[in-house]
Amino acid sequence: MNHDVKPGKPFRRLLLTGAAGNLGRQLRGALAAWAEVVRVSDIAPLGELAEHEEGVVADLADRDAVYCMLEGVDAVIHLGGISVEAPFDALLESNIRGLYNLYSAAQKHGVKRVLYASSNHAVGFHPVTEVVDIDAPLRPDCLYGVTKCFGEALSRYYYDRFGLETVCLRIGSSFEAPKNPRMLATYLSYRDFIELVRCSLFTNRVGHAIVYGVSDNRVKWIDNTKAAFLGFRPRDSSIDFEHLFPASAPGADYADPTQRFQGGPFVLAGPMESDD
Ligand code: NAI
Ligand code: 15L
Repeated sequence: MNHDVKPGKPFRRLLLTGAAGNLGRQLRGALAAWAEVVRVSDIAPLGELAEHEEGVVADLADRDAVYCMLEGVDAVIHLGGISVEAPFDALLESNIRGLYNLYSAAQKHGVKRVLYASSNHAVGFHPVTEVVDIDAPLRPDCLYGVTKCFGEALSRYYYDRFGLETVCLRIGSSFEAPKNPRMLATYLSYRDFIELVRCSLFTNRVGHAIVYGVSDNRVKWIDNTKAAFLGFRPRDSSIDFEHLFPASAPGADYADPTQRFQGGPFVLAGPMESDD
């Protein structure tokens, strides 16, 4: 690894958590242009490291490891954690304790900004017939969604108390392609995801902001007007994938809760038997 300082990049060191995951793998290439060093971290193996990357394999629930991980970091892109419904104890460690460890360490090390991967599941119990903006009441649709509400509240607290900035990215469904009719409304292309991260990193002052991450889809449940200052303009659309689901429209059967609510199948996902 060669970590010599190369002049001209906007950041000295960025930290990317969840770097071995679906979105982390998409982002790693783009970050090379934005930071001299990218510290990539995950609990899972990180794969081959690029020239500009330094790897840290650690559990977010390990307070000492997370403290060390934040040293010398300008800004964090926090994608790490459990990304679906799971037993409460697992969510507690990765998404609650892990997030506290991250913010606590970030504040102590003087980190300026965190991009926090929140989720549409923080507000998934709004019906599909409603359009939500960033002021819509939190209506988590599962325990995983509750942990994302915790993250939004914790980051708000760290901004109000310590001035540590956060952009909460309420990501829709960011995959190669929509996997079901609902995702025609929630789809966020990888290209638009990277652009959302770019806007959130490079906008001058963000304070504590919330922005939805969806592409320019034909079916829309979200209104991003209040986050316009971030300058995020999606270029892609799920229109290109509508032919994959010809017979079904998202939310067609409102008697079915998984179609009535924006969270889709997540609304019936938890709690699990192991939580009893
Ligand atoms: P993913 O599940 O592929 O990646 C998450 C990564 O976090 C994994 O590599 C996993 O090993 C790591 N991780 C889990 N627990 C950990 C722990 N205790 N310590 C350290 N690392 C841990 O998920 P994906 O799709 O990449 O999503 C990234 C983030 O964006 C997640 O926080 C997810 O909740 C959020 N998000 C993703 C959406 C999507 O459509 N891809 C939609 C909404 C939110
Ligand atoms: C999420 O929050 C999950 O991380 C992702 O795996 C998708 O299921 C997405 O939401 C979705 O709502 O489709």
